[in-house]
Amino acid sequence: MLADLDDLQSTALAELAAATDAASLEAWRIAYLGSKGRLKAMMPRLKDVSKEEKPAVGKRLNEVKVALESGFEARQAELEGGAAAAGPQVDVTQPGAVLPEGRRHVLSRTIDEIVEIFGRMGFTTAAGPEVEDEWHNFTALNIPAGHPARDPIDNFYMGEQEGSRTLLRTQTSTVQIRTLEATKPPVRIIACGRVYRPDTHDATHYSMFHQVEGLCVDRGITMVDLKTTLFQFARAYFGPEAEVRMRPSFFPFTEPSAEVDMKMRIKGEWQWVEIGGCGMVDPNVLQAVDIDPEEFTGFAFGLGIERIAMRKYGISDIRWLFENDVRFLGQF
Ligand code: 2NM
Repeated sequence: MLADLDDLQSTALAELAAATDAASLEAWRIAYLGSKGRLKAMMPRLKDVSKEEKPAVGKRLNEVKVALESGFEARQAELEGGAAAAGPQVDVTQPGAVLPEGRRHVLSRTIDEIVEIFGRMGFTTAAGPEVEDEWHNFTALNIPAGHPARDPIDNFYMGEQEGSRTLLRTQTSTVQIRTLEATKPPVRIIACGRVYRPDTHDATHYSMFHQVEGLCVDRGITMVDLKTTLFQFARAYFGPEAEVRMRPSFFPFTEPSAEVDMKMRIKGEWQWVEIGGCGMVDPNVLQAVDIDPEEFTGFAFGLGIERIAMRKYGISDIRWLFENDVRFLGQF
């Protein structure tokens, strides 16, 4: 029996060394260490061994058992180490994991579209600071000291800088003024950006919103150029059947001034929707930036970007645009 045990140990360890993957290792474990394996098969033979030999054979039997078990564990660790070192096992035939797709904010994409359409009509973009001084937000725009538009109830005043109060800009016209200060006509620009007013939040009001303001200054610019520009925008953005209507109004910085309505299809119905204001740049504004109003004229307009986007996509509450709920934003 001692000879058989030696034999078992040497063949077992030789076969173990030949096992090269998890499947052959498991087959080896079942063949040698399993409940019906070759080691277990040796146990009943112990009772046939003579009384004198029994301790030696029993000891040897135990040695073989320990040798096979520790050999198995060592080989298993060796093979697993090898597999881990080879990197994660990837099944390239599996379908790929579908990752949720991000997208830009609906307002950002609306701004891109607006910039693109005016770009085709020769307008370049201009930008400026959101914290402004009183000169750019009021004085140069023909809103003199003491004018009700300067009331703290309607403005976010921030503090004081070099004797002038600073405030969050209430319109992007401040950018038009900065552009006219820096460049001589001809000027054809749009400014898109955030503006701030202390409104109580509801479905159509928010204390921060976005405007696109356009400005065109040159010799011989008239209201025909203004209406044509707005009309071309309406057709490009809302579709070939859209129309534009101008209603007499008043702004300190334009004369004459008008409200801008655009006719668009909402749920199958044609509807006039107020989208902003416009007018011919007031001579006082041109004078404030050292442009001779006898030589140059200009038109300007201001449109609400939220209004445009809300109409186009049927969004009924402005607050949803700023709550950053991806379940809402993911729809656009
Ligand atoms: C509006 C309506 C009418 C406007 C005027 C100017 C500037 F600086 F040229 F005088 N920029 N934007 C303007 C005119 C803005 O928003 C409703």
